[in-house]
Amino acid sequence: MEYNPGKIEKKWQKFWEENRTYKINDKDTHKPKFYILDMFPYPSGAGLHVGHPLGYIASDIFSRYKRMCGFNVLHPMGFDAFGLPAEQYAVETGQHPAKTTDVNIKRYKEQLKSIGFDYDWSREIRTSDPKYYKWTQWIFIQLFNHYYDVEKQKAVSIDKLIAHFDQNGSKNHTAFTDKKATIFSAAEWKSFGEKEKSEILMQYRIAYQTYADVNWCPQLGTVLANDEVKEGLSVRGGFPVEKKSMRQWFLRITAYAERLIADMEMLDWSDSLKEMQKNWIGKSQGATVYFEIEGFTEKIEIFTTRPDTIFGATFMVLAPEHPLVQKIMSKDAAPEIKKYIKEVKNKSERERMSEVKKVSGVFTGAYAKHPFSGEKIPVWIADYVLMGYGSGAIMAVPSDDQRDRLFAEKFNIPIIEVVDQSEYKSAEIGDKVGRMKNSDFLNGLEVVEAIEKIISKIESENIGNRTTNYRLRDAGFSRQRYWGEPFPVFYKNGIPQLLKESDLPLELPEVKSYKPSGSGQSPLAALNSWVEIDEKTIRETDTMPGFAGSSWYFLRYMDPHNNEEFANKKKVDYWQDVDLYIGGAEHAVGHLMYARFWNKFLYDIEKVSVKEPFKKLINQGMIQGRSNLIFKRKKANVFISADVLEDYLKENNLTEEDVISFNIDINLTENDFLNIKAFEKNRPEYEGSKFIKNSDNLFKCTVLIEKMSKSLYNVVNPDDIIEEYGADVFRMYEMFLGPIEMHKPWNTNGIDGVAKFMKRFYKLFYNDEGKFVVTDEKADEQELKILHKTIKKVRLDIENFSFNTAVSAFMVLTNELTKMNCHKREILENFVLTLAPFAPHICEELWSELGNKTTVIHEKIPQHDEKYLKEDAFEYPVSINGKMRLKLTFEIGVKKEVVEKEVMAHEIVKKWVGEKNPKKIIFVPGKIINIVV
Ligand code: ANZ
Repeated sequence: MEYNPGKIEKKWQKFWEENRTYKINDKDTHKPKFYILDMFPYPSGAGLHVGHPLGYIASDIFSRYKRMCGFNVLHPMGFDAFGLPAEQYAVETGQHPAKTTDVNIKRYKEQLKSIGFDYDWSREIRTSDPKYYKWTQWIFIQLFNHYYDVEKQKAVSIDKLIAHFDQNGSKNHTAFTDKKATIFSAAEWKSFGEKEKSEILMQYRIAYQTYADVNWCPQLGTVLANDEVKEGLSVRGGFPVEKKSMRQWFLRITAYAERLIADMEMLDWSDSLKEMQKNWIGKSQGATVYFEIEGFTEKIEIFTTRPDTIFGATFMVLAPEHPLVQKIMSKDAAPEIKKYIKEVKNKSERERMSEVKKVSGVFTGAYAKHPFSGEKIPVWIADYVLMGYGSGAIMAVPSDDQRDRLFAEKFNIPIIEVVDQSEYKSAEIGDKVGRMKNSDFLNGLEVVEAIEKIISKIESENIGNRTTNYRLRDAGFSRQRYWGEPFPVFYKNGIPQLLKESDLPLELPEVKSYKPSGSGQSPLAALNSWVEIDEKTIRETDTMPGFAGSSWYFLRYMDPHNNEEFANKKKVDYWQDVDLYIGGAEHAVGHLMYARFWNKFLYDIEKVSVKEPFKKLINQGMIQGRSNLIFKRKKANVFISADVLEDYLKENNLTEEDVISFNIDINLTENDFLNIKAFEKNRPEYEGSKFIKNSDNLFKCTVLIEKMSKSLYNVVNPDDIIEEYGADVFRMYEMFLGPIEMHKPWNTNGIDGVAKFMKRFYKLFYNDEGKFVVTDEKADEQELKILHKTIKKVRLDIENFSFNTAVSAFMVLTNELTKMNCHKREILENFVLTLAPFAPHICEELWSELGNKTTVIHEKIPQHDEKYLKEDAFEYPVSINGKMRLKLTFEIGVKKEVVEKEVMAHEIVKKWVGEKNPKKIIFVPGKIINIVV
């Protein structure tokens, strides 16, 4: 009987579903917990391709393995269901995003179920479900009601800060805030109106409002996300996009910068991933220095990481948006400055940073005073200085900083050259500062020492102080969109107020049109009946961004149906954190950073019990598409087989310039040969074209390994693979492709090998007539040895996430048992249980055929026994005078005399030693034999 996965797999999937085989039992909490999480998908309209399940298969194997090791395993799945594509689709077709999202989720679930994952579907969550986002809104309320206390290093209730203001005003508070925060006395605080108080508290709340620029596209009448803008134009339509200042919600993630860096030490994440997070946070240590401005009382505050270079500062640069610019610019400079500011306005920060070669700027007409030399130095504005970093102003040191040098050279600003260049390069330990005029007391020191020395001087002379800066910015939390969580916020007389927790969820209302309102506000703004609560009270019309729901979803799975809390604390204390998190590297900073931040906040307010949410993290590699391309003459409908292209070009006096190549649907080819008829049908515009074939009368396509994408026609659908080979083969094959973290091309050609192996495995149980041939005979030592060797290797491989090598081990075991003609229950039962995490359907079937009444997942995974693994013989290298000449095998524990006798009698030894008696025979058991003559 042939192995028929189609039948077996449907049967067991139905069985698992009906028997709720994978449902977590609340009574199992006496067992040790293990939480395995896949990054939940955004259910797009395209469904899954074969790249998506790679990580899911790996986590499924691990989850099944852990269950079979006796752990209580949480392995849930859900959907990141709010988002832009569904909204854009709604704008185009008028269909409610909830409807299309539902359809997409249904399809995703079918596909996921067909692969046989052990998800506990009773715990499924959707971020767009009001029962879920009720708690996203609830967390927002907590963020609003807390500030960050720098001394306690945690979030504290805003009421405590208000009490402090009542008593002391803003003096001596320990709250994290902006340098520019308002200063006031207790009496002033008490005299402030509601609006003023609200504004001041916004300077402290972890969720707060302020003005910030958005990408505003007047033609589209909408605000665009960063990835909807390219080079200053809207991706859709190509219309100009400008910056527009709007009042928006932010989350004060910057308060957590230091903890987000420090706690990474606890994490079992790759170094490269940690590095990416560190770079994103971008901690810089240095100094703030204040420079006086001639003729003004204000000072220019700068941030520098290299205060030791201050003696080389020959000019200053302010960001064009710097508030001092308007004040200090001379009348003469004003027109040009205005023009420059306008030009800069629509450049993104990235553009401003990357245009190193094209330095530009304008002199303000004002001069600053060097704090040490007292010399006059000109103050410029330039777009390479960003307003949002440090203090938005720098001291420019052309001798040491490349951009400052380019700028000085372009505008003829003096450069104080370092005298002894050879001693100076960068700020690495061991580097020395350059010798410079006026800086005698630093000359010759190492940079690190010099920085310390100059900071002490700056502090003692009261011209500045030691400063740490972070590149990390507070997270923009407002979107002018429909398909997201509504804010639990309304405005009374313009003052933001939060809904009562008991009024949650605030549900997303139905709208007639998903089109933006045209004023830059979200489509919700057009819904007067919803927006206007009463004459003086209106609702917030922005919605939350995509990362809101995904920043805490891992917690909801712990208690997904709880309507009283986001999750019961006992359950949170039991499940604690994710032990293994698997997902794509594209979330390396965004999602992972926000989720860590939310978890830390919830930890501070004692709603979760651990500081970090994801203990171990693996980024699965990408499965790349294998594209087929064909060559066509540019000016004629002539297609040329790739293997005869060169000859064809020569014969027709053409060059490569005369042909183009393009991607064609991989379903139109087989083993890279084009099915011409199918192609003509698929692309009727090329019907009747000429096809230049090779000598076998075949048309060959070229192959390119690239991203798997619909637009490149190289997408492989898992449904088709499962239909043809079955889910178990699909699972094994995806793992067999290579190490989980590596990128690798999909290559259907290799899948046959795995399918053959599964057939051979099946034949250990059934003969060709379909008769079950398993016997109760006792296994011999050889059989036990290969079995236990495999068990040992596979378990170790799983623990090390080396799934590809585990699959090879199963193949070896199958081959060996086939050779030995072994059909013994004692061996095969253990084989089935060890293979079950990888190929659950066939193993479930065989387990039951073997007469068992349980399901494999509730069995113990076999453990190897060392006693079967002992080698009974050893192959010795035999050397003569230190040179290896042959190999001989002896039993373990063999006597020295026996070895000597046998070695000396060997033909090859005789040849090298002759008739002489050897001086010495060295025998090290289990290692070597050496004959000295
Ligand atoms: C003098 C100097 C000399 C600097 C030198 C660097 C090298 P990171 O490491 O990224 O923190 N800077 C400060 N604020 C800036 C702003 N708003 N826009 C653009 N550049 C800014 O970089 C800090 C350094 O970047 C600071 O140290 C400052 O230039 C510049 F040999 O000051 B430095």
